[in-house]
Amino acid sequence: MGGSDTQRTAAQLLVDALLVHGADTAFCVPGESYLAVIDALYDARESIRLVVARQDGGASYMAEAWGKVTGRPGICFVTRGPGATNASVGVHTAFQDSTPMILFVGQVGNDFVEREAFQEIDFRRMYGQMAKWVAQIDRADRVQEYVSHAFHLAMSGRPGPVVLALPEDMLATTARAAPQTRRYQVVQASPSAQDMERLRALLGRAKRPLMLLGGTPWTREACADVQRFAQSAGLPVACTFRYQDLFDNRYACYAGDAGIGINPKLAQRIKDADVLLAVGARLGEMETGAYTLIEPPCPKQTLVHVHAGAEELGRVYQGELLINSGMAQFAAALAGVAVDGSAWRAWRESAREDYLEWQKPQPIPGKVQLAEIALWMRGRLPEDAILCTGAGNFSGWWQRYWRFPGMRTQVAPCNGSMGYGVPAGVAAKLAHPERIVVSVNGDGDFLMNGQEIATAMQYGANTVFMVVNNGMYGTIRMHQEREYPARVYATALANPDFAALARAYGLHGETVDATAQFAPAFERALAAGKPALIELRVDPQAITTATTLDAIRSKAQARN
Ligand SMILES: Cc1ncc(C[n+]2csc(CCOP(=O)(O)OP(=O)(O)O)c2C)c(N)n1
Ligand SMILES: [Mg+2]
Repeated sequence: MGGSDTQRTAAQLLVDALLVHGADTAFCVPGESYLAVIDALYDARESIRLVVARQDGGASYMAEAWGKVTGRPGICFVTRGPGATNASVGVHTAFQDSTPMILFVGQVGNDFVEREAFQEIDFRRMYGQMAKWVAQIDRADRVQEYVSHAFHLAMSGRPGPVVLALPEDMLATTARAAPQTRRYQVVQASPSAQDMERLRALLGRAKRPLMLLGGTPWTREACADVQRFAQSAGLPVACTFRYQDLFDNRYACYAGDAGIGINPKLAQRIKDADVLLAVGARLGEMETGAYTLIEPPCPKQTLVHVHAGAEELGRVYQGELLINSGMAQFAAALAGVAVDGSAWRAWRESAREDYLEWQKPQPIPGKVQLAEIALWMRGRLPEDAILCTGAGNFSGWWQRYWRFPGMRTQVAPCNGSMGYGVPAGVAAKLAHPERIVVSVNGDGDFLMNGQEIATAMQYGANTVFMVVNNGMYGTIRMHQEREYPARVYATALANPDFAALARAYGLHGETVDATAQFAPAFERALAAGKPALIELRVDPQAITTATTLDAIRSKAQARN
């Protein structure tokens, strides 16, 4: 970075600002609209690794997954119109998943803007509802301010995505180098002593309390603080959909996950709880069994809702106690809350028993038993292994049978967005090359962003990709059989040979047709010294961990 009297281009100032805020990796698909930034990144190539993806949606998912796995904003660059529209899936995911992310979009120059110039879109309108803030930088001398604001906003309160548009002509203009600026701070509220006292009093009267963890921004220390509190109070804890790694699933307090395919006993327990302490969870459709486990507007349970975003509190539920606080701040304050859990000891023990019972492997039709495979992997992989999944019923086996040992071992889209697993698997491995990363995908899911296995090869991201192939968009087929039995349409898939496809990209590729083949195939994949892919050919009847397609169809037909 130059001194204060040095002239820098806006593009260089942008890269200077990224360095100030500690960015060390960015994901992109290049475009002529922001060539000046790519050139400035060339000068910074020793400090910022630029990962070039094969699809802008892949790049934005990678940045989102980077945000999830590191807790710092994932950085993504794409070009105008087509790049921006492709990249929107990662922005939507970051918004719903509360993941810090900054998307920079090359924009038509201000000399042509508002003429519907080539690939022109007004990004403020396009991303309006999808991002925490969408802005356009029109002056080189304010680049530093915009980028700083973007980092602060992405990380403050309820974290999320920020989009900054970069008009092409602006990027070439110059301004004085910004004076030395500070790295962004994470701004979060703290609970008041009065809040914590009211919480203590409510828990003091409880007979059937339950803690629900979810959302962001958690830190390792915050998770440890919550774990200590739950242990000492003997409080049962459930994690919401795809935030299963916030609490060590091996602890006696852990009662399971509240999301799609919830253990029916846990669902009942949430209904039966007298005090619900929801910490970080948004209490949206997925976390509440479509607003049935916790009923709006005034839940039967005494609801204590702790959230980092003040705007989330009282949004759907009129809780007893609403606390606007960052997770770390709230978790630290729990140390001062002394609660005697003897009144609910049996309640906690039965919650754990229900969970252990739920984790007993259920056989499914066919020669490939996914429960046994998930259990084998659980035993084989070290604690810090990262499990990435996309969206689809296949993920249910790992959701149900995995035991997440701690924070940032699960990277999955809470918004149920398909095509996530492969780019997430690449980003997680690039963030943590020393850890084992497994990416589990459906056959439909995989081919939405399977091209990013080329990126894994290019950057040496030795992830093990798995494809659970049932020859269909199984989740939708399941819903179809339930609503329109025996009228199968638009859900069948004719698939390639996935292992051969992977080999064509240079990966190690294998096919598994029976459970016993999996362990040796997985060992070979781990030892391959390069990215690997294992296709699991499963019986299409094995539609969920708990039922078959035929059973769903018969039930629907009996109803009609
Ligand atoms: C980007 C996107 N498109 C469409 C959907 C709707 N959808 C949800 S699950 C699913 C099918 C998933 O198929 P697959 O990956 O093969 O997994 P399976 O359910 O068969 O295990 C579809 C199409 C979605 N969630 N995300
Ligand atoms: Mg499928």
